[in-house]
Amino acid sequence: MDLQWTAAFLLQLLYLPYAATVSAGAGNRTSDQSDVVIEDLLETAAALRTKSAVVGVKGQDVCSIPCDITAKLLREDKHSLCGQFQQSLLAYSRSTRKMIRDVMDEQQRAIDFLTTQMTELITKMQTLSLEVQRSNTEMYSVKPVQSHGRDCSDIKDSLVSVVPKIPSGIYIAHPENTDSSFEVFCEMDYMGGGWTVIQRRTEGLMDFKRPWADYVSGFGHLPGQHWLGLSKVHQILNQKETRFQLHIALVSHDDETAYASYDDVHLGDDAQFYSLHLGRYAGSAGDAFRGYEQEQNQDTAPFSATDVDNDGCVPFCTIHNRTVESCSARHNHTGWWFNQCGLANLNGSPGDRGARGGGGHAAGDDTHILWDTWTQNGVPHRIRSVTMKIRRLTTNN
Ligand SMILES: [Ca+2]
Repeated sequence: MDLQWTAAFLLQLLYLPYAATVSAGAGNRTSDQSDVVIEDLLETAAALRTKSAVVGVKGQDVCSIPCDITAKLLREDKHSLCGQFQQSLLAYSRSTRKMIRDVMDEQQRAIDFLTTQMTELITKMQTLSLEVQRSNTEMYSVKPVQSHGRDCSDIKDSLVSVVPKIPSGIYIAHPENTDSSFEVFCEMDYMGGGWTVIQRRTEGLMDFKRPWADYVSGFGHLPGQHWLGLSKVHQILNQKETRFQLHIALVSHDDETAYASYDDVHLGDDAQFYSLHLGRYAGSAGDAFRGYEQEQNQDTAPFSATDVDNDGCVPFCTIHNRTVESCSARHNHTGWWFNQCGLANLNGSPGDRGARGGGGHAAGDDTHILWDTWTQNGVPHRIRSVTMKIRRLTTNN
């Protein structure tokens, strides 16, 4: 309604001068007649607007009144609508552009974030890769594979004239009169060098609960915790015209050190279950291999493991008022030259704590690496780590 009245008002303003002219031309028309004409004009304009909305602007044929005015009004109306429409389009376009820009900005930020993450990951991977490379290089740098010899003493003797300082590390041993060659760790800077390491361990770092076959062939990692293997040790010790010294180095939990040395050592063959044969003892740790009493003596004892029982407890022993059928089982399924168990077991594993039991060992009961002749105030030291190594003795010694 408001729109109609506004249109009528505008029409009146525009039409009155024209109506006056027409009225003057007609001569006898009254003001009432003029009102009727205006009303007619309004109706015609409304009809025209409706029609033009339906069929377009080609409505000149229905103009019974001044068509140029009607057309002008319609044009202005159209222009106004077009202007509004254009404004709306512009506003819409602007808001759409802004929305797209916002979305793109957000995606760019996400891409930037992911790129940063990826760069960080790549850097970390490169660092790790370098670390691995470095540790490999370090490992292989102590592995001059070209250096062969019958054992570490032989390798040392052959290198000493050509290498100013022979590094400790992994070498290839090829014992005399054998077809086999294998890697060994040689200590070249300990007490004159030339030591073949046959056992090295730190309590709790590696599981020594192994069956017979593992103790025969060896296990572990040569630069770290390992047991070289009874068959390899036998091959090295069994070479003709050689004598070997056995050296056992002990470190306690209090960082105290002690050693036990045997000036002659050899092993029986596999048919003798690699029985241990020891020469004269020297050292600061006591001769735990022989112990204090004959029944504890492990010298000449065959090797036992959890699945091969040569421990001298047949069918059982009584140790500290406890009945023991298997020393290996008692010592947490480790392998050793047990004789009614005895005072030494350098392969003892965590878990012995409960198994040792009995009286008389109160302070030593949590010791897993055993060398019970190394004592302080009558109580065995708690041993943290141990190394067993062998070296040639000069034959004319
Ligand atoms: Ca037994």
